[in-house]
Amino acid sequence: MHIDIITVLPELLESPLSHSIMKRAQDKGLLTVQTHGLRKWAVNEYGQVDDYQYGGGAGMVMMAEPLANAIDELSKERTFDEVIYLTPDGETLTQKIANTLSLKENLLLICGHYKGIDQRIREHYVTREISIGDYVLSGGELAAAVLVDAVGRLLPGVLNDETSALTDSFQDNLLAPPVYTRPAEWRGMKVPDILLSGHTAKIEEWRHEQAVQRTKEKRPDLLEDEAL
Ligand code: 6GU
Repeated sequence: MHIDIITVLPELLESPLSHSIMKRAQDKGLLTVQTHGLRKWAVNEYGQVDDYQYGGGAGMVMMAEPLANAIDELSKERTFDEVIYLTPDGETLTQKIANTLSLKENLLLICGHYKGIDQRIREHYVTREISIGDYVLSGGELAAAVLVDAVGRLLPGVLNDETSALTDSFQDNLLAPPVYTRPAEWRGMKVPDILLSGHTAKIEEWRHEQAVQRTKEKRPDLLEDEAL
């Protein structure tokens, strides 16, 4: 998979995408991520990419022309399956959306800043609008990093244990069960016997029960959602 990201702050995306699983995905050639500083397509020598909003009101708006030129130029190199605008008024990112996006070949992400981007870009170029939750961030960059991580780790071969993405929380609308590591007794607290029993089928059954119980307690809403 290849992901292009248009942003006014490419530096903000460097570190989150350069470690751990995202690093492994890129080192293995399973994922390539390219950030593009929008100022390369600025309308003047001052690097201008935003302007005052029509109708008045505080806050700048990202201009259509630099964004359109950036998208057009990148579209010559790749055919994008989705052009995604990260915005708090988009649909809320779920595991289901991450699963769907992980099947695509080329994604273009647009990070908004200030009051957002000119509406005409949303109507003319953007195919999908995604938020990462009901709170406001200073810009779309951290949201883009979250999206790339959620999608990138699902690409075949990225995770060590092939089954491990399937047992994540949310993959079957259930939270993950409790996990333990050594020692078997720590400060008087014991690991449940079943996990030490070596009885694989019973352990799986216990984990499923725990996942259901945990979901009922913490996120009953998930049990009412349609399956992923
Ligand atoms: Cl995608 N962008 C911004 N600026 N804030 C957010 C968001 C995105 N998702 C949640 N809050």
